Amino acid sequence: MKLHRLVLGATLALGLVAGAAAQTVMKINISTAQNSHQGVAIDTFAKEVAKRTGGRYKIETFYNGSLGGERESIEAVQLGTQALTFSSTGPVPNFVPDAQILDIPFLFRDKAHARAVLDGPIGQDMLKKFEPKGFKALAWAENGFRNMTDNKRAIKEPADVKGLKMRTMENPVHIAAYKALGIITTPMAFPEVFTALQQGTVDGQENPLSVIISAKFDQVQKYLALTGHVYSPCIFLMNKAEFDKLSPADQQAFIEAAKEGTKANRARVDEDDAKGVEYLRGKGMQVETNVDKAAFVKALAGADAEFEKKFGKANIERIRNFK
Ligand code: EAX
Repeated sequence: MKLHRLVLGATLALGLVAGAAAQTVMKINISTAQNSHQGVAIDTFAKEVAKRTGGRYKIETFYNGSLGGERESIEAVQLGTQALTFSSTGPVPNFVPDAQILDIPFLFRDKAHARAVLDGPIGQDMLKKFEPKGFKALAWAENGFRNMTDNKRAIKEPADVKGLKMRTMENPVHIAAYKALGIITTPMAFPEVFTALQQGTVDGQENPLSVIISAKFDQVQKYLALTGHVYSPCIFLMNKAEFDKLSPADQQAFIEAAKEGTKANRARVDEDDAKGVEYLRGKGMQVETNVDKAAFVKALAGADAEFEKKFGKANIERIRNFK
């Protein structure tokens, strides 16, 4: 009996060791909370990778910028010190300049348009542009359409944002556009934004409802305006060498898992967009739903001319007119 137990114990221990050796652990992270559109994206991805590889790959998930902000995380993935990250395109232009065409304000009519472009040939070709920079871009996902919040005044038209000090992402296209509107731009990594708003270092910031809600910006911002001024894509990024090490079947499993993550992510953004205004009003925010978007588009004409020069009018039109 005792011997039997011993043998059983030893077998179990060996089994555990063998199991551990056969499992590769990889990290993925986000700057927002687990209970968010980004949280469901990476949680779903992790679950699907485990399922599709029979548990041979375990994805460890980290939230709230605990492994660093988006730029730092993309850098870590490029260097290979971290296998994976899920990020907005905020800091992406520093790594893949071509991708910044997607960050142009009022480029997409609505989420359906943006999703169709990203899932179609334009978006899929763009994913390939990450490869020479050391990344395998697994799939596009999203933050949604960005809206402005602040503590100074209600925003309804471009004149209202003139002179507002706003945190922006570290993104040259965004910065150029907001400067053209007369905003005093303060680029900053996302994990610092809550405190900056709380301490009044900046008057406001802009983000989709999904981010505003999950980051609890309602606690530190009075006004919300549904400016919807720019679509904010997100992306699943993996270190290219790590991806190349996978068998072809496992590579496919990672890509499919990311696509499942995107489905869950988009569904959550839709849900947040549907319930967000009522929720944030309930939290005490004063919400302007009737923003003069046409006036914002007009105010950005100068910036648009610059973008056309930089990215090519035909390339921008191809996205605008995509059906
Ligand atoms: O990805 O930096 C930002 O404002 C992003 O939208 C946020 O980190 C979510």
